[in-house]
Amino acid sequence: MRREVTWWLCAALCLFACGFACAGQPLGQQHSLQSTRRRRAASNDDINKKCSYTFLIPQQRITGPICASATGPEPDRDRVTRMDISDLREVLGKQRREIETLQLVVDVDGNLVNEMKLLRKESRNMNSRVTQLYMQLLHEIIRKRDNSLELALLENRVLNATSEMLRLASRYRELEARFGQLASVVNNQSALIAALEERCLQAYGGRHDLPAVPPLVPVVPESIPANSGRFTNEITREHNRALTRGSRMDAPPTVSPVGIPPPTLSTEGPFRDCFQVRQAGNKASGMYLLKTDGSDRLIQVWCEHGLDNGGWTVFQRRKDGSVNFFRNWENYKKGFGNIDSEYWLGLENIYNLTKQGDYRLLVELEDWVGKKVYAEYSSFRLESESEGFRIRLGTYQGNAGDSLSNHNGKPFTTLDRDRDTFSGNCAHFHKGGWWYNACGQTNLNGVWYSGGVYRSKFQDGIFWADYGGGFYSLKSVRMMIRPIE
Ligand SMILES: [Ca+2]
Repeated sequence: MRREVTWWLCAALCLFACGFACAGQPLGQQHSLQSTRRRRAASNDDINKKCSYTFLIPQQRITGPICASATGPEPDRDRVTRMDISDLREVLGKQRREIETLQLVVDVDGNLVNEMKLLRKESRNMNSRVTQLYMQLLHEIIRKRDNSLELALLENRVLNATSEMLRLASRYRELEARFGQLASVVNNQSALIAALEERCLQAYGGRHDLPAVPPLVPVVPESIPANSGRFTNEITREHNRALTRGSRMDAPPTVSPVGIPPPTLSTEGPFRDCFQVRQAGNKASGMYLLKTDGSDRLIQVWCEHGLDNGGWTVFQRRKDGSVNFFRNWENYKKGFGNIDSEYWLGLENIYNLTKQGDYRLLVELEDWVGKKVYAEYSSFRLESESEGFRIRLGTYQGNAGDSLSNHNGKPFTTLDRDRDTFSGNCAHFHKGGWWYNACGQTNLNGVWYSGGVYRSKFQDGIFWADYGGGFYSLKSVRMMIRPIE
């Protein structure tokens, strides 16, 4: 009886184990395949891993021994149980490993998912960044296109300006060449006119009713001022006004021009000349009072102390055309003009000055570019009025050329007193008063023309033939004397 109970318990345990491994298998099939599976278990490991036992459970209450097989139950019972447990453990271990493997896979997959999420996020960011860069690129392209258009516009403007500049330069050169041609034509015009007039006179040889015209001095001298190519007929407004009131030729010398404050007149003196003024210690150029020997008259004069140690007595000055020099004998005898501007000291005063001793003469000339030249004569004096204030000159030195020696020894001529050697009146042609010859090489009391070269029927400008020629009117002129030391 005890043996039967033990067997039963063992069978029940095996049934439990087998049921765990082979759940769902039909009982009849299990029993029918039992022997076959056992054979396969010896040769096939995979088959061994599966359940291969079937137990018959009596449907009635067990009251006696139970026969499970012909070979006896006890040896099979022990062997099956161990194999099954081993198989089960092996299966469990394998499943556990698979689960671990799957767990690893799941973990890896989880990491991959996270990485994918990160990558997706980065991808979105990159897309956003790419979109932003693309927009910037489009903006840059548009801006560069605009810049290109603007640059092209500017290039066109530069090209147009360059073209215009070249056109103007070409035009300027043409005008310059044209001006040169015209200047040349005008420069030769006077000589042509003179030749024509000479022919005319020859044609009317027997007739003497035509006025004689003095010969012209050389138009082109050896020394030419820098801007002698320029022509002008301008006469200063003051000079024009003076010419229109030609009847007022008896205007006395004035102390100062209207509207311009006069320079300080020294209260010292009177002196016999400016050299004595300088010797008295006066270093400033300006107006001083003189009283020449043998005369009771006080005269105002400009003393130049800033040139060659000073002491120069200025008796003639031209600078701006503010004074009309086309005057009669009496005016030239007594003097006229403004001491601090343009003036003529007067033949009588010059005569009295030079009578005091031995004087030398300095003529200072300035052209229209500011260049100054001079002509100095070793001696200078005038003879008395009865001799027509004849001029007496010494030897020349200087860089202006000797144009005054041609007048040496000639008496003074004005429009109303003709003492020149020409058949007509040189004062009429030269519009001044001078020691005319026939008529001469210089005309420092002529018409003050602005700009240098002038155009006139006669050579009536302030010319110095050896510096500028007969048709170049100087800008400023001074004639001054100083005792010979
Ligand atoms: Ca004459």
